[in-house]
Amino acid sequence: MTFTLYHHGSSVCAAKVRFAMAEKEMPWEGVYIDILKGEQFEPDYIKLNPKAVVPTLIHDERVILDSTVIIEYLDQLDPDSSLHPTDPVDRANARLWTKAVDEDLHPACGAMTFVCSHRHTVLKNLGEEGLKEFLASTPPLSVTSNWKTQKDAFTRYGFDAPGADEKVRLYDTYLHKMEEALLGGNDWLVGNTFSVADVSLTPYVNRLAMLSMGGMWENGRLPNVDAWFQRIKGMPNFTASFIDWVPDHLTNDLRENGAKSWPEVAKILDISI
Ligand SMILES: N[C@@H](CCC(=O)N[C@@H](CS)C(=O)NCC(=O)O)C(=O)O
Repeated sequence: MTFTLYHHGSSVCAAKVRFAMAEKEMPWEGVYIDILKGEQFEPDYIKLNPKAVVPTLIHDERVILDSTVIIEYLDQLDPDSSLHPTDPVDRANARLWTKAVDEDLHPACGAMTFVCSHRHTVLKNLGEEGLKEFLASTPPLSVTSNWKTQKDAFTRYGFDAPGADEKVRLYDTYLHKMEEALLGGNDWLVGNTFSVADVSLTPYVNRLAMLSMGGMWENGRLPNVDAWFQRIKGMPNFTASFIDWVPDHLTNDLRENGAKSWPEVAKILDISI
């Protein structure tokens, strides 16, 4: 089997697939698409992925889109290493997590990442004119059906964009849901076994960590999420899947811009710092 993954270092969805493939021991070759420079808008890439998003998986010339669907596809190819629980109730609960990620957490993460950091990075990378072209290039159906206008607003106005604070609160709601699921000594989110639910949540908690926002769960705020993330970081495939692919300049941007944005996020969430 030959797999080619179109991906980007800091893309949460791409990192999710990298983690799943590493856990399933499926080797892949990468094509790097710099989504902060607008490489996702190249006509040849849009032919593969009409929403102009990463990741895209090519498997023996077949094109498979969407990170959650890609992981389901890979699990069907190799059920022995399946990340989906076999027990029907656990499977349903794991699917509820992946659905919540796709419907709520991912758009909240896009908002928070642009508001807190990427807005500064894209301006630095592209300049004023390049930024206008970058924002205009997003197709009408993209990350979400309103991503074009939202990305524009989050990039131009940051925390002053309509709905930015709601997205911060929504992100936090999901950390609280994780805390609930982990109560009572559960090491993992579903059925106390590592599953696609843990794979799917990892990039979103890691994104906050990279944005210097560990205060959303540290210092006793959400102790079970804290312990879960420590467990995840201790897994052999964590660093290769989540850290090594992010170029140093982007890691620094996320850390430094995120640290500057943290007081605003803490204020929205009523966290004393
Ligand atoms: N539902 C898609 C969403 C993919 C997505 O939103 N990708 C982001 C990076 S995580 C992207 O490529 N964004 C490009 C842009 O904002 O123009 C999936 O799970 O694969």
